[in-house]
Amino acid sequence: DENSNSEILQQKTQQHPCYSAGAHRRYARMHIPVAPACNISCNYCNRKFDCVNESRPGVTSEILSPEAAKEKFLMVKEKIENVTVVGIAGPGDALANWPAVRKSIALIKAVSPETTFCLSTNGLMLPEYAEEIVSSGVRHVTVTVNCLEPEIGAKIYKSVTYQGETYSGETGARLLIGNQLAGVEYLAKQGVLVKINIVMIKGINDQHIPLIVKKVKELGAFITNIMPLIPAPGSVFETYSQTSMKDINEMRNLCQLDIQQMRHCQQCRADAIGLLKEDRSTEFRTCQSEVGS
Ligand code: CLF
Ligand code: SF4
Repeated sequence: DENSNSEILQQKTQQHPCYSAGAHRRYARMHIPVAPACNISCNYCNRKFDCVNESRPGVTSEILSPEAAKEKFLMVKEKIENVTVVGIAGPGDALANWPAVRKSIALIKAVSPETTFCLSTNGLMLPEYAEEIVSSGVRHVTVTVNCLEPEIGAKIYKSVTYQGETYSGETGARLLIGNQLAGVEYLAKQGVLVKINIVMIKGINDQHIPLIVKKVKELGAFITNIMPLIPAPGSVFETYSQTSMKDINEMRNLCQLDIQQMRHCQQCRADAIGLLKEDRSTEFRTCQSEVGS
């Protein structure tokens, strides 16, 4: 019934290392790198690297098929018992690879029904897939929302490819922002715990972040994660400076008045495994392949 469902969700969230500050020293997550493609082009991204929306630039991952991801999960689970969460965080966008992501979730769920699944997305495909996300049992979704205004978005997103058409500038940004906000609202209404990642870019969206936070709170978001820009080599923003943790923490302190803040994010890899502060992915890597462009 509804009460016990919400109790289970609460318990799962308390054991989710990203959603609960108290959980990250005790519970581990495993990212399965099953999502190589992306449908937008962020100026802070170099596609050779993992999705910067959720991960630190400068590291590559292998790509796994859903079957291989399940096999790897079983191997990991045998060695690391406290893995409570399987997350999909790239190296591209989880929803630009939805058929493979959906299949991976189903395969792992079949062997481990107690596992919590977690997705990270730029949100472009949420209008198409939010319903399926919910019906597949996912209750933890991260959407990266860097701005509410197309004018700001035009400085952050080079292009947005949606339903076979590629849009640039404010047109692309407007489409992306609209889909993100509609998706966040829908998911939150369905009881999904939505985390909003915000990449803080000095001189571009930093002054605008409190407005983003207020807006996503109004739409039902659960927590926000304000992250520093880490300029990726080869990206449009490669010459920008990294946002200082002093600036990040000041912004978090301000936004804390509106919604709880994640403060322990490690901007981890798309194939990260283990506690947030102790990545064990190298122990489980089968080959070292570079992600295609
Ligand atoms: Fe992975 Fe992201 Fe789920 Fe966590 S990571 S998909 S919510 S299970 Fe966590 Fe890593 Fe920060 Fe992401 S520390 S980059 S917030
Ligand atoms: Fe890169 Fe992620 Fe942006 Fe796609 S959504 S362009 S993978 S940072």
